[in-house]
This record gives sequence, structure tokens and C-alpha cells, in this order.
Amino acid sequence: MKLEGVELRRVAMPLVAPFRSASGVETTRDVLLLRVVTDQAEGWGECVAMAGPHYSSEYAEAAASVVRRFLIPAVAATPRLDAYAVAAALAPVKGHRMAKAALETAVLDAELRAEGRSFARELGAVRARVPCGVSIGILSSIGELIDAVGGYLDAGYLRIKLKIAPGWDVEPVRAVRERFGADVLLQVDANAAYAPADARQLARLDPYDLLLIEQPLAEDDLLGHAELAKRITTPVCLDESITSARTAATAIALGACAVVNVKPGRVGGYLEARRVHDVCAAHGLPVWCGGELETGLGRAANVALAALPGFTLPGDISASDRYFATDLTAPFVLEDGHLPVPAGPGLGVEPLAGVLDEVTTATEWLPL
Ligand code: NPG
Repeated sequence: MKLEGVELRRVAMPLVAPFRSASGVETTRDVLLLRVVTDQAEGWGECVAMAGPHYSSEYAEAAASVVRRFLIPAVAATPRLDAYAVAAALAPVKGHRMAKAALETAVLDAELRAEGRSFARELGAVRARVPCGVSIGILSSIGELIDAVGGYLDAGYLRIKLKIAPGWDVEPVRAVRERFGADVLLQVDANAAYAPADARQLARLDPYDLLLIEQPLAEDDLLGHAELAKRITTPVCLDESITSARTAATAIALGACAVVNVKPGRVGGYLEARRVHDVCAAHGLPVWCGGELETGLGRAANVALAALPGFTLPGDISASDRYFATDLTAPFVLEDGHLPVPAGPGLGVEPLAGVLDEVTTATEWLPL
């Protein structure tokens, strides 16, 4: 495959409601999209970096810069380009995994579209539809939270995740359990907002039979998570800490987690995400697919990944209308709590030209 050029496109997608977590509030999704043009097909990659460096050190503007200045030149210098060559070509650039993931995804999409194969088929999907969970941000009152949870359960979501932070943890969990009962699959996500000294407070979540607590402590505190796991009965799941299949293996060996959230952007792409899945499966750990407020383009690839056999827990994979009044692609619509895995070539979805134009804030064509 020969790369002819890459388009960097920024889009601003208003969220249907602000999304607050311990790492900040999002009101508009400011996304960097990459469109690679090759001699055989085009491909899309969505960069999951947010507008600011609060969930991770990466942010959209920096991702655009590193793609333009370093990643595209590195890929352009690769003699036989295919998706499996991208990570090796980009290895001399440290970090910037979200930017690298977007470029690898776009190359993989182009390659698969040219060959008429789907992401699901390429990654090794074994399901035609995936169960969906929903992530609920920190709200201003328990009443508002109960209304939100009730609405999502009525819509058919099969699992609820509550964002927590010091001051918004045991009370919201207790309220949701009391109102909706013991059968609701419920988990919490702390986005690294706690310290090891908070173990006693986190143990107060034990009676509520949570599926897991996600990333209670700092990203680099694997030993802290291993210690915490001995002091609470809620299974510890890692998100921010897992940056590669290697860190997943280390975390598992240390006893730092019993479950892993797999986010392709966080680990540098779908090919590494599959390796994280494989490492976890080999150790008997369940995984689930995380989300970063993706548009339909990124969502399509996440749904394909979530159809792999080790993804035994519902992911943060919501329908388009959870976040956007109008999605960039034909909307993903919940069917009986599930989303269908796209089966068409590549991502299996296309941006809708009218919508794309409307939300685009900047484009830049880089010919090769
Ligand atoms: O459904 O796409 C989704 C969002 C799920 O809660 C979610 N994502 O920390 O996992 C997270 C969180 C997130 C949101 C992370 C925005 C980064 C940015």
C-alpha cells in the first residue's frame, strides 16, 4: 500500500449534557480525525485525546502537532506500509500513544477496506453483537443521579458505571443500590482520585456488591493497587495504569488488578489492545472495552474489539445518543441492551458528509 497523503481534521461535537469525572468536565468533544489516502483505499482514525491534558498527558492540539511533525514523516519513510508496520515505524517517538493509535487505525482501516475485510474479522471477534454499559458522570445531586440511572436502565443498558471522587462515593452507590436493587450490574470509576490512605473509605463500598472499582489510585502506583486489593473485597480494575500488554502483565504479576479496562487509544492502537486482551485471557482475567466519548468512527472499532472472546464484561460502549444529538456516522442504536458489530469492510461505517462538514473546525491536507 502506498500512502499518498493524510488529512488532519478537527471536529467539535457538542455533548448532549456535560460529562464530569474526577479528571474534569467535558461539554464539547473536540476530536482530531485522521483520514489516510493510499493508492488502494482511504481509512479513518479517531484520536481519543481530549481538549486538555487532564485524563492523560495527551490533548488534541498536541496530538495534531506530533502527527504532523513526527508520525507522518516516520510512516512515510516505511518501505512496505501496512498496519502491522506502523507501530515499529513510530517506536522512535516516545509516548503519544493516542496519536499513534489514530494513525495506525486509519492505516488499518484503509488496508481492510482495500481487502474487503472488517475490523471484527481482523481482530478475531467471536460475537455479532456486544452488551452495552453506560458511564454516568458526577452529578450535582443524588436525585439527579437516580433519574439518570433510571433513564438508562429503561433504555436497556445492561450495566451502570458511576464516576466517583472523594465526597461522591458511598452515598451515590448506596442510593443506586437502594433504589434499583441488587440485580443491577454496578461498578465505579475513580479516575485515580484516591490515595492509599483512603483504603478504609474505599472499603465502605464493599457491602454494595460492585463488579469492580476502576483505577482508584495514581496511574504509576501498581504496588499501591496491589496493597489496596488486599484491603477491600471489591475487585480492582485498572485503566490509566495499563499502557501496554507489558504493563498489563506486570500489573497482573503484582496482584494489582483482577480486571482490566482495555482502551485502544491508551495503549497505542487496536493491535496492542488485542495483545492486552490476550495477556489477560492467558491469566484468566476478564476485560472490558473502555470508551472516551468516541464518535461513530471510534465507536465502530471499539464495538469490533469488544466482540473478542475475553471481553466478558459489558463495556463503556453506549449508543450514539448517549453523547451526541447527531453522530458523525449513521447512529449506533441500542437493541435489547446490545450494539451490532459492524460487518462491512474496515470500520464498516462512513462519516456522513453533511454532518462532518457542519462540525468541522479545521482541516489540513498533508500530501506525501
Ligand atoms: O462511554 O465513551 C464513554 C465514556 C466512558 O467514562 C468513560 N470514560 O475515565 O474511562 C474514563 C472516561 C473518560 C472520559 C476518559 C473522557 C477520558 C475522557
